[in-house]
Amino acid sequence: MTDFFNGITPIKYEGLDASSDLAFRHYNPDEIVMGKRMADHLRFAVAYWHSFAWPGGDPFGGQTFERPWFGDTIDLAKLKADVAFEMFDILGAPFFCFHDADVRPEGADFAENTRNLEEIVDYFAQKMESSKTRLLWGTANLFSHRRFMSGAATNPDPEVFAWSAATVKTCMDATHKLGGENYVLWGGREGYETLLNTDLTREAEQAGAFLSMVVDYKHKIGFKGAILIEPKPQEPSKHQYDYDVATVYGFLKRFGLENEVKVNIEQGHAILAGHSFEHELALAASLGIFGSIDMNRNDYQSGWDTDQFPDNVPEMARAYYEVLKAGGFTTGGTNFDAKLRRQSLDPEDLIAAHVGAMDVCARALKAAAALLEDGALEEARKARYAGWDAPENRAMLTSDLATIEARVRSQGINPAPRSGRQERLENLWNRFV
Ligand code: XUL
Ligand code: CO
Repeated sequence: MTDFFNGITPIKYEGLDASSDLAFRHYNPDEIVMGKRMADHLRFAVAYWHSFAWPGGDPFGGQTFERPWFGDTIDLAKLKADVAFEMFDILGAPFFCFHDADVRPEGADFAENTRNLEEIVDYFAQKMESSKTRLLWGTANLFSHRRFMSGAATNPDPEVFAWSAATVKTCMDATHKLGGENYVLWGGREGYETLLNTDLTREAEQAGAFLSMVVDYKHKIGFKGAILIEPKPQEPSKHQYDYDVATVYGFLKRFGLENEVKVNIEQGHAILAGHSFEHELALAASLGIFGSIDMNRNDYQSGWDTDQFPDNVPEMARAYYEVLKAGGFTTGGTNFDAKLRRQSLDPEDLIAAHVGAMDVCARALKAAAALLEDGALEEARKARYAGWDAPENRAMLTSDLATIEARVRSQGINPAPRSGRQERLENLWNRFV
């Protein structure tokens, strides 16, 4: 045991009367919601990078957090892992997620990076023997080091492509060894700053070839989890190639990978792309590529990716409504890709942030489930399209313009506009959240 969390004991569900802020008021893991344990619906994951590797810097100032494990040695990386697994236990977190660079010290070359990663993966494996926490997903950090400044797979320099491919292989091996349920690719530098120095055609071909190799390697090693792309429209690149769900789907179709790769949708990224989170979720489900979510918000005023813990229950209920409608998570889950504010220095802040986030997710899930079980919203939606159930109307979808014109004339079709009833549906929604 380390002494970092000052003897904070495991967080329990105490209901609405709980007196401490280190207790769950809504998240009751064993409570059954729509026939399934709440914990199995939500599948919470702690993000290793923000909680344990982020120093608290912003564009105007550096580190604010003092953590005894900060530094680039294997021993400190193991101390970090000790504290991380203690936090997973305190929270009862079913999952965690990591990038290679969060967990291992940076080596002088590729071989040293790989050795460091393997040593930490073995250490994780040992810790997981006595922990209930599993790996939701692993990923490679192909964006922080200066070698990636012009991209990873889409870099003009083939040596960076090679380094990136080799690194992803080691990270897929690590994820597979730890029983990870997914492997994520967020293309932090896969985009461009200016078209003046960028060949779009080449970069797309490189990205397609790279992803095809990832899929081939998954099958080669027998990794049963899902490969997930995480869309984001900009930041750090001015224009990111994986802009949003629709863009990613077009890319997957182009390279014949739409049945192999799904998406990890982040709330904040959806908003940056000019969408709502629920739009991105509904579209992914409709295209058959819904995988997992990163449940962290941005600040609506600042317009950049502030990665804050979620706090907006009505918005989150819309998201979980789409997740439930899509049939819930299979390999995916709810990852908190969220960091503390840089003034939140105390170990208790780290615990309270996750407790609050888990609680608001549980509250949103319960509201969404109640609305879905009530059925009135789905009935109203169905009724709006009911005309399409008539065979003569459905037949139009495989007909032609001239035949339809003849039908309009012979039947004297003259459509009468009907209310979309938006306010009534909003009132219905608001009775549940
Ligand atoms: C960046 C982001 C990443 C991915 C994993 O905005 O969301 O942390 O989730 O690389
Ligand atoms: Co994310």
